[in-house]
Amino acid sequence: MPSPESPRSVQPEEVTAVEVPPAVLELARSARRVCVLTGAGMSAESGIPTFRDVQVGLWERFDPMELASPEAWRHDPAQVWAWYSWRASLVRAAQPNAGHEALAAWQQRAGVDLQVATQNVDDLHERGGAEVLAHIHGSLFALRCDTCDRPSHTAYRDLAEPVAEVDPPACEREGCEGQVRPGVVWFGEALPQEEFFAAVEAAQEADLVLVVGTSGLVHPAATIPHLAGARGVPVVEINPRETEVSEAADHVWRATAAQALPALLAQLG
Ligand code: BV8
Ligand code: ZN
Repeated sequence: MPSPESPRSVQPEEVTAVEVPPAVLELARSARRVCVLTGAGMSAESGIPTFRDVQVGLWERFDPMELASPEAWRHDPAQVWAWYSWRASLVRAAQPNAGHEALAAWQQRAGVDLQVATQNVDDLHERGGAEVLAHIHGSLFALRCDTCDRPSHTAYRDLAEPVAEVDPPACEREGCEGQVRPGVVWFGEALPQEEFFAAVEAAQEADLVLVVGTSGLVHPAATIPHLAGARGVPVVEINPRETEVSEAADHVWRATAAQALPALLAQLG
């Protein structure tokens, strides 16, 4: 089997107009409980680079896997805070795409219980109108103290372009020497147990699991489609490229999120 191509953002013009695969349409029509697992590819058509896209400009020479780690935070918190401030500025300036909106519309359909579990730390599902069951890698805008864990009501500085260093705010708690960090799960950190197990349970109890825009490289999130498949739940992958989860999928639909999901919703009638 050819190795999955490197995950990067794919824009609609790169993919021919989509036709809904009949087997996927049939599963979607009969499913009462749907679990949608999304990765960075879900936000690609909103202009948010995926985690392994070549970083642009100033961040080009940095590996996100290095920056998204407690070691990087310990080593240079101002650099890591600048990177998240830049990413938060991109997310704030972005709009939910037609894929986010299609999932929200599907969630509103009578008789369907659709749960979204996302690896993404952006708020585009919510801004697209969907309820999110679980942010299994945390949320960009959930700021907290790196020492006393207290949620912080400070905010990222809005950046018009990337800057190399931005000092993180100090913890607001009297006497705490901590600094405010992004409420995301860094590599080497444990996932929020409640969110992770809620996502696993939703996938295992579903009549249909859609895996949208994830390369399936990050664990333990990547095990969720396998756990669903092991329970006999049909798994459909929506991704323009082959990935580490393609093998676990009963059907692969080589299309982008913002093309496939609206097309599917339109066919549900
Ligand atoms: C943990 C938050 C233990 C931060 C993120 C060796 C083997 C296996 C595992 C490991 C290993 N060594 C270390 C590990 C564990 C490690 C891991 O999995 N490493 C891998 C990468 C080797 N995992 C961890 O460290 C996790 N924690 O294991 O803890 C533990 C237990 C107890 C106590 C203490 C510790 C924590 C992992 C969480 C890391 N945080 N995000 C931040 O965002 O800054 S992960 C990050 O990567 C994002 O959340 C993102 O969702 C995820 C995946 O990144 P991307 O590649 O960008 O996105 P994606 O994978 O979704 O790829 C893009 C896809 O979209 C592609 O397939 C592409 O084709 C597709 N696409 C592109 N355009 C479109 C599209 N699809 C649809 N439409 C389009 N238009
Ligand atoms: Zn504190």
